[in-house]
Amino acid sequence: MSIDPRVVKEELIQIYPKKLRQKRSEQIVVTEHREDGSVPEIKANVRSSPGIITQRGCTYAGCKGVVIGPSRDILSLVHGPIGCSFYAWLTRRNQTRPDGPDAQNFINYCLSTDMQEENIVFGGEKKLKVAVREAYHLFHPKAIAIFSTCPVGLIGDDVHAVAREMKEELGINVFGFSCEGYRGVSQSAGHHIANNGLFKHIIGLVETPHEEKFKVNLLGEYNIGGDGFVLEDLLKRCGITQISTFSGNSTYETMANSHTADLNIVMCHRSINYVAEMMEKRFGIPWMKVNFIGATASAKSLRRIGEYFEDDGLKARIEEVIAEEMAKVEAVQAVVKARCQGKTAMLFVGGSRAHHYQQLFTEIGIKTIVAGYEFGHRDDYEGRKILPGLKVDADSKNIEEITVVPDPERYRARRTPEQFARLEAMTELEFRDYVGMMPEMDADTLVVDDLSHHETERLLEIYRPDIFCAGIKEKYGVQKMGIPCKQLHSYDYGGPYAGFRGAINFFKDIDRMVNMKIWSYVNPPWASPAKQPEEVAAD
Ligand code: CFM
Repeated sequence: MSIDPRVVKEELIQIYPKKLRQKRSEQIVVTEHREDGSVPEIKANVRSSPGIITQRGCTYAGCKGVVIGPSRDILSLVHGPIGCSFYAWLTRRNQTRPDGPDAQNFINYCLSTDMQEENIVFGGEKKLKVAVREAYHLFHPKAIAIFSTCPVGLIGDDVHAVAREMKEELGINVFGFSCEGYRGVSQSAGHHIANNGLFKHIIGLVETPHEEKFKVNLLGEYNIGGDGFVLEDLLKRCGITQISTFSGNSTYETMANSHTADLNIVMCHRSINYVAEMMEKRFGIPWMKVNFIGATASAKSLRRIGEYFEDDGLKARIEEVIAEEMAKVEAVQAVVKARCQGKTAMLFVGGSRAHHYQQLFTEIGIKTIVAGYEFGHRDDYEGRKILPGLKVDADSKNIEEITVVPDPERYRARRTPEQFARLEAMTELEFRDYVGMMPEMDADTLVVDDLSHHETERLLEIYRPDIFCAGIKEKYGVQKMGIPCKQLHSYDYGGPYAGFRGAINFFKDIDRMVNMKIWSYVNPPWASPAKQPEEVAAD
């Protein structure tokens, strides 16, 4: 069945009022690969329209939940109504593994100032100070992070002043985030605010040099469903030392010492490219984009690290590990591919996975027919090369831009200009770059930014994909239409899906989902004409 994506696009938006129709028509794009290497422009990172049911989350979610939350020994204290805390409590499956039974781990806790009307009227700073002291006396953490929710910005509580005062009084690191939910158009603004905080208040505070030769930080890996554990093991077996992860399975100390690494490898570009950029400017650590989702992508990423360090021993070890892992992957892949070949998927996730996971699906013969980010920016779709021409949007205007200069004592160029030139001349070893989602998708594929619920339903009716990937808010609506929905945020209860071991898990899980006969029995009440019970039984 061949469906013209341009016709589908018109179909999706025709129900909207004129102004919204215009806006959505710029946010829904049919891919093409032009001769000059460019792809069509997409409107992204703009406010969701009122009345649309969006998949997005808020700025506070991006700051507290996504970037800072996974670090286990920074005590997170939310200044706001209790609902904001409850909603963010253990809802993201970021796992952690403390060094021993006595090591600090605050991930299970949920600390809030529990703001009441009275605090909205008379101010909440006093209550916040009491809460910080109480948190300190209960847990004795090395650092406390204070997160602002919407009302904090509306009434003007100064969380930063409170943090400074408490830092002085308690003698530990206390810092605040102005990450009110409304501050940006999505969680993406929260990532940026969190990145700034990491840079201003943590990175570079500890000086514990490691003697090993190949030292990296893994950025944008949050250990969802144990992904980070798989990658830690993989890097270790190759002989690569991981100084810190931002921020899955990390600690305050490792992040504070992360400037001693010699390379930053970036998994999720959207959520943490700011830290990568700032660390390069201040400390001279280059960064490159990697992708450990998919076996081929994992192998390629490992080889790129090997090339960067220009060490034959390291490269040989990497090849050994790849060969060993690939054999295991290929055995499962062959079986699963035979059962999945030709099936179709739709992916609507965050700001990186809707791209990364296309590769995993390709490895088992499943084609991505429509994809989109919730909150990706134009560079996540079109590639970083469009950055110089990008206008500063309303979102970024609300976020502090930090001026970063080389550290007078600690800046150290990790490679000579000649080495960089040589490395950059090698294909695929590009520094400070991300190609984006669209250049890697087939031409004539539909890309939809900030997908709405109406568009979800229409797309499912039109294309009837074999699997739809999104989050918990979409899952059951989709499944009631007889199409399996894989949560690519939480992995449902599965995972890990990263690295070679993760690919095997993913293949098995997807095989089970797309080949399960149960979906053909779904008889939604709105189906017309509705199937009778005896017809369902006879199916
Ligand atoms: Fe990066 Fe993420 Fe994602 Fe993200 Fe997220 Fe997530 Fe995501 Mo959910 S940091 S952009 S804000 S890869 S929580 S681990 S799955 S939307 S695609």
